[in-house]
Amino acid sequence: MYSFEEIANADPQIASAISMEIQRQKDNIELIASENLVSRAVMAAMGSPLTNKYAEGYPGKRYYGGCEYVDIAENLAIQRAKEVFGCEYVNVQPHSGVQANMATFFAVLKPGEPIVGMSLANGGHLSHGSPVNLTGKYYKVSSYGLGEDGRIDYDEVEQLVCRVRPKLIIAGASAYPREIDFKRFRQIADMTGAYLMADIAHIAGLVAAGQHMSPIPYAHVTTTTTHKTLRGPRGGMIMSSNEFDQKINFDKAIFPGIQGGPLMHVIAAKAICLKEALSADFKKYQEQIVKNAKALAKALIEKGFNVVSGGTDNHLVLVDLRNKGITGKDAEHILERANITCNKNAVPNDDQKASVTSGIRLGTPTITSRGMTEEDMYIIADCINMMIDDIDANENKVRRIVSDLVEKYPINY
Ligand code: DSN
Repeated sequence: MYSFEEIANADPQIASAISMEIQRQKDNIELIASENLVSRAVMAAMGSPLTNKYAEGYPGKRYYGGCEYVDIAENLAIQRAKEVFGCEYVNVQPHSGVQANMATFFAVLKPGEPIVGMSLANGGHLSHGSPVNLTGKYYKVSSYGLGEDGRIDYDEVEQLVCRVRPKLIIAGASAYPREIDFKRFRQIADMTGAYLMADIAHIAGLVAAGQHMSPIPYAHVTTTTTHKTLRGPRGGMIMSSNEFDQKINFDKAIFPGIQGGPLMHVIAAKAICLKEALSADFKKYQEQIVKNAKALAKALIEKGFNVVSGGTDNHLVLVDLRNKGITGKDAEHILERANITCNKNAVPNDDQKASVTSGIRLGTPTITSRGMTEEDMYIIADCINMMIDDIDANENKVRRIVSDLVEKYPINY
């Protein structure tokens, strides 16, 4: 809608930063599991004049005049989210996944009430009760980890829930490579009358395309981001049944509970991404994300890497580097030198602090959006292996391989 030249004319310093970031995205093999590349239509909606509009409230019930057109955008986003995920109630206003979680906690819990979530060190998320997060300070948190096999030990979760009798159980993760059994979580919740919240921020695209069990039939409430596997704008959503929403009132929890004016340009972009998520191409794309992650895990295992849980069911691979004698922090820096971007990540029973860690998390959503397939995963695994094995001997060679690969799959900004 507006050209890059306009930014360059108005603010050359910002134009330069944007330009360099565009080049970085083009030149890098992006393996950060929570990132993706949005469509041009999603990008355009985010840069549209809808950003100028205040629309506190909800469609048809706003606190400002002139909302008739942004109401169309929000209603479309809501209708499409219902269709994509098969749910009855949706709130598309959360500015982020954390805001969606905060609003849910605010609606369901009183300060000090007990919750159970996966620990950050084992793949959970900050907003699931980490001691350094508001959720860890305002609620009484008990955390579950992983079993010896790197998978959620549902019996352990059951015992924990029966012992602490939480008001809310959180099923969801940021660095967990296996399918989450939402049905089992609901059975556990029902044993003590707890509410179940599923956070599908990472796997929303997979759920939308039937590549992961949907939590909608099981969870009382489901939160998500829209910008990870779902490939939409940065933002969040809350989903529930009408019956549970009538009891809890999620709309009120978002506004006026924890947010003011909704980001209408982002909500329009959410509507577009949800329309894209209804297409046959999107289903194929999500299938390919999983195929690529499985191929990447297999190739890394063949090269002697210790892949947590022995593989993956979703879009990410968690690598424990302790047998390679390198920390996650150093591996992240070494790979960056060859334009391979990933993030250091704690692995089960990690003895390193969070700013160092013993592992890396690798995700396939972005490289799959570029068009890469299984055979490219073997090339990437080879590059990772060469860099970690002997950077001095291999850096130039790997840089050339990466450069050829990104040229083969260009990003058309
Ligand atoms: N920062 C996100 C991630 O990388 O998983 C979670 O919010």
